[in-house]
Amino acid sequence: MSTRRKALLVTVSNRLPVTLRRGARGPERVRSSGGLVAAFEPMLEHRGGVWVGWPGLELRPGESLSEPDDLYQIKPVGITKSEVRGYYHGFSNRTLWPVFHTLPGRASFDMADWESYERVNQRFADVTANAIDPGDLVLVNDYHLMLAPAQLRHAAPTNPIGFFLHIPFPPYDVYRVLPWGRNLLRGVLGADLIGFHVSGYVRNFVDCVQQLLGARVDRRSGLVEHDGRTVRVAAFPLGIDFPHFESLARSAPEAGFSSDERVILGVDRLDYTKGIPERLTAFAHLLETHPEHRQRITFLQLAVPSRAEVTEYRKLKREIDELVGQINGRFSSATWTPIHYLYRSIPQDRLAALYRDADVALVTPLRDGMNLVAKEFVACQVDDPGVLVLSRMAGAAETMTEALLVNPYDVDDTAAKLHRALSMPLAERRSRMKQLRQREATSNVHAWARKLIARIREAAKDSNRERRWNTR
Ligand code: ADQ
Repeated sequence: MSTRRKALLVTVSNRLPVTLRRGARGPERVRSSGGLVAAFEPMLEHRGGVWVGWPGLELRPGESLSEPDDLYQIKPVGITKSEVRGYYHGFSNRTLWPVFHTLPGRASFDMADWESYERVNQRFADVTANAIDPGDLVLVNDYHLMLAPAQLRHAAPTNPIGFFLHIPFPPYDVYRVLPWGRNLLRGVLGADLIGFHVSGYVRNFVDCVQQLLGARVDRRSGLVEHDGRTVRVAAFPLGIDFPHFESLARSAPEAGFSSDERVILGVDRLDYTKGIPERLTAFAHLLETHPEHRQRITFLQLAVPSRAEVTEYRKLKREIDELVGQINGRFSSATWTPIHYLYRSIPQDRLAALYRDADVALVTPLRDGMNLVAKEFVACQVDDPGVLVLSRMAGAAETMTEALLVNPYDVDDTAAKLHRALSMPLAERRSRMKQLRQREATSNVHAWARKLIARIREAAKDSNRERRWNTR
């Protein structure tokens, strides 16, 4: 008698939760952190499963990423150096990233990059198809892999397949500049369920499939009919591992700020969507319009190096270096430097201490799918509560309504809100922070993953019932 194994959870993302690094002592596995790992690793470890992704380097013959005591399988997808240029730096980061963040002027459109993207997506689909049995649930993540759901659907007609987009989905008028926009929509529509961070992105997506594919849509129920199948579309706002950040903040040593210093904190990947130059300018405007803050406040900006292979990012780094120099040159005194700027990644316990001890978190992206920094700050506010100043253009602003919300392009508004944050009475700070913390503690990443997976399974059941009906 054959025994069928339990259905597996299969996560597919551009990067694996481990990266391969070749040091002096040979190949080494380096663990990555981040939202996706926090969401899926506990589940994969508990019930078994598979993670499909790129290890960051080409594996040589005989090299493996797996180790004997792994609790789930790791399936690496090989990508050549030229595909890293075309699929990853090119189409994903120079075409899709700016267009989806509603900054199409920064995008480039290159047929060779598109072909590379198609080819690499097919490889992700093939590796996934080889790793699954009927009944296994697959979740494909993010803009790097928008074609993979339909490519996988050919090989896996009945498997539950979900797709989750971690960045914004732009309005139709912006999306339609993409020469391959229809292909990408058909690609994600291979899934049973498509998830976005917030309802605005769902609306934009539904508009695009209606306008560009002529698909029948039901906006109220979040349904799209395409190619004889019904696909569910919904918002699943991503949360963080709240208990993890909270406990780091409770045990981390002091950040080391002096007792008479008030600190405004910015934490980002160095990316033009994060609005760092605009934020620095707003801070300078605050010092200009409210000189009483001079000598008393420090703006600490941390920026993790990111995508330094892309020219746009190198230009941005220079721009920020110069702006920090100009503002410090203008306002510093012999005993005070207004901006402290660190261009590196720091360990999470140190980050938790900075979040906990800062007076204000200044999170002002020009556009952001969700923004986890805002949520991590809130989770770490375990002592005297600080204030979150948050861009309306971040997905997080849809739910974190007790923050001081700003338009990041409006330097006067941001400076005024910063002043308000620095002057806010304790009772108001407590009440705002309490509500922000309660929401993030409940809507955490574990709740998000459970809900998303349950909905993918339900959607697949409905689609399979419908398919059987149609083929009678
Ligand atoms: P990102 O654009 O990377 O994510 P974000 O959600 O803010 O943006 O996450 C950044 C992460 O990097 C945070 O977990 C933060 O702690 C960490 N980090 C930043 N600076 C750091 C530093 N100097 N040292 C150490 N760690 C640092 C994309 C989308 C977002 C979406 C997420 C998840 O662009 O909109 O919220 O995916 O879906």
